[in-house]
Amino acid sequence: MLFPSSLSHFLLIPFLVSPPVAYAAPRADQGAYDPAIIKANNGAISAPPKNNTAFTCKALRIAMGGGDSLLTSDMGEAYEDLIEDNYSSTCWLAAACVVSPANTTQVARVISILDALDTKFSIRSGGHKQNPGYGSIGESGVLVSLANVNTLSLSKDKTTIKVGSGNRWQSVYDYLVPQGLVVIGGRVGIVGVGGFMLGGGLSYLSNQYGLAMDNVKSYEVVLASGRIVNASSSQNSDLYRALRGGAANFGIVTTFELQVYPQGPMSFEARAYGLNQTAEVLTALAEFNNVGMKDPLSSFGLQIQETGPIVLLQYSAAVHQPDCFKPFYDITSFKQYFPPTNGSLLDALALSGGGFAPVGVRTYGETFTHTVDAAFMIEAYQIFAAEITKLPEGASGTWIPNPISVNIAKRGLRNGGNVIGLAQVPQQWHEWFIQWSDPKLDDQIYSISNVITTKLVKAAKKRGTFLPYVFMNTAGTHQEVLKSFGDANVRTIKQAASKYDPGRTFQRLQNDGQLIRNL
Ligand SMILES: Cc1cc2nc3c(=O)[nH]c(=O)nc-3n(C[C@H](O)[C@H](O)[C@H](O)COP(=O)(O)OP(=O)(O)OC[C@H]3O[C@@H](n4cnc5c(N)ncnc54)[C@H](O)[C@@H]3O)c2cc1C
Ligand SMILES: *[C@@H]1O[C@H](CO)[C@@H](O)[C@H](O)[C@H]1NC(C)=O
Ligand SMILES: *[C@@H]1O[C@H](CO)[C@@H](O)[C@H](O)[C@H]1NC(C)=O
Ligand SMILES: *[C@@H]1O[C@H](CO)[C@@H](O)[C@H](O)[C@H]1NC(C)=O
Ligand SMILES: *[C@@H]1O[C@H](CO)[C@@H](O)[C@H](O)[C@H]1NC(C)=O
Ligand SMILES: *[C@@H]1O[C@H](CO)[C@@H](O)[C@H](O)[C@H]1NC(C)=O
Ligand SMILES: CC(=O)N[C@H]1CO[C@H](CO)[C@@H](O)[C@@H]1O
Repeated sequence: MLFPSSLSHFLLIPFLVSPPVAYAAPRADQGAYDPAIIKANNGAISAPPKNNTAFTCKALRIAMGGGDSLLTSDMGEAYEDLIEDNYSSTCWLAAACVVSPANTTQVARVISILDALDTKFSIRSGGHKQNPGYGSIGESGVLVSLANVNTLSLSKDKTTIKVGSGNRWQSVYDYLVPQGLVVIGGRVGIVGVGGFMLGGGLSYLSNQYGLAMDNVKSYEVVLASGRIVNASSSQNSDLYRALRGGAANFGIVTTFELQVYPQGPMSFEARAYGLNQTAEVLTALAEFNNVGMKDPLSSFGLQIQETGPIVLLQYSAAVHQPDCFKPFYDITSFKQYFPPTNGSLLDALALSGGGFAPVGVRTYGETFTHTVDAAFMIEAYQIFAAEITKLPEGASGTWIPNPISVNIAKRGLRNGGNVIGLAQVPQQWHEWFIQWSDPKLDDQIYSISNVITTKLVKAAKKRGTFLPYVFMNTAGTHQEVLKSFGDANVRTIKQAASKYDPGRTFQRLQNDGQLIRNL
């Protein structure tokens, strides 16, 4: 039986004109009357306990039909696996329960129950954001895992694909690349689709096609009321625009409809240099950033660890030593990290993916943006290198300069505009992170991190290279990402938030994230 018997009395109450059954199209006023809430409340229709995680978890279990869709800590390994299903162990917080809705309809029911019961929650797609409290929550709330919202549906004409936000990029590429197709997605396969897309998304194909978010045709979004809406250039276009940078302030995105592009063989190689060649490599990078990147097929990765820089040179066509990389070819002494290879994006990811540190290690990082200037890039690295010598035993630091071309900003404008306010100049989105394993070191690491970014920003301002933009995907917990987009964009985000989430559910109940409540 779907409804408790007492519901029949409830139906006599005049203000409820239709039975609350139609969850395919939930309405704003229905959450509180969800049959699962009534059942969890022993059939009583009034005064379900609010802000009571045990009760909320019970109602969610009933709503999800039991099974693995709702897990609590007394359920052992399956629960542990879900809690620990993320990249940095700083985010392994013990939630009151983890709910894993199977599809958009179930996500709608989950959010309307959480809203009706005033229960704190956190949303997780791939769990790769490293900031504690993002995509994770402690005993005081419910973790909504979108891992099962993992549809992959290619349009008949193969120009767009609908991707469920719980996918990881590896699954998306595994599906598309063998068909000679790509989307603008992650540079590492294990990263989740949802958080990556909402933060902007820097891809190996961004120099050609723009940021990942600038290649979204439409979003399917579950609002706090449980209503499911589409956002595209023709439907709810204000939400569509605000979602291009405005993060989790409006609703839960369940599906991203992405532009699909044909992609033939690419060429790539990686070279490793000694630590004492860092200045030379950064000088080459500045030249590549200003000149080489004018070739939209060029793409690049650089990571500097204790052993020195490793450079990934990637080109979106099979070409022997493309001119754009000349500044790197001119550095004569290097070790081949992997050899020049022609292959698919999957081949490139398989070769370069191993360069990243293992999952499950405590990780925290921050970011800052500046104009291209070789001398400043060397100075910035030296500041970082000096600070990480102060790290406690067992902690290590990694420095990642990301060259950004004017193409990337221009693509954003051409594809309909976003709210991140990028300057139309070649620039660097620097990211750096620290990894460690002892939880007792957390506070020390966070405070060293804060010092590093403060010093870097100060140095950039002194040199006149500072740009305000803060890249959400690599930003630390306290970095003011939304504010960095500028006042007009913040207004656009706030307007969309008050229109689509008038009850401020995503501000009141969401654990943490780049939320307008922090502005
Ligand atoms: C190894 C590694 C490599 C990376 N490489 C890149 C890269 O190449 N380019 C790049 O741009 N970034 C990169 N990142 C950063 C990455 O994009 C961000 O960490 C991103 O947030 C991860 O997405 P996720 O779905 O896994 O995150 P999650 O931790 O699941 O989510 C992050 C945040 O977004 C919110 N959120 C997630 N899904 C939704 C949703 N569906 N609806 C509403 N809100 C949601 C959550 O509340 C959470 O606060 C990398 C990170 C790692 C660890
Ligand atoms: C829930 O209760 C806690 C503890 O009493 C309180 O701090 C919190 O603000 C409440 N949350 C909501 C959304 O009412
Ligand atoms: C969503 O998932 C539930 C549980 O598996 C299923 O009963 C329901 O039919 C699904 N709905 C849609 C629209 O696919
Ligand atoms: C969103 O658009 C898709 C077509 O792209 C359609 O199948 C779906 O029903 C729409 N959903 C809503 C809620 O309008
Ligand atoms: C870097 O160090 C290596 C090995 O110690 C040395 O052979 C090389 O000359 C140095 N290069 C520079 C640019 O100082
Ligand atoms: C990749 O293909 C190009 C074009 O056919 C060719 O010139 C080049 O030698 C190939 N590279 C390798 C490593 O095979
Ligand atoms: C997605 C992911 O990285 N999950 C990992 C989280 O950590 C546990 C424990 O180390 C791993 O088993 C998962 O693979």
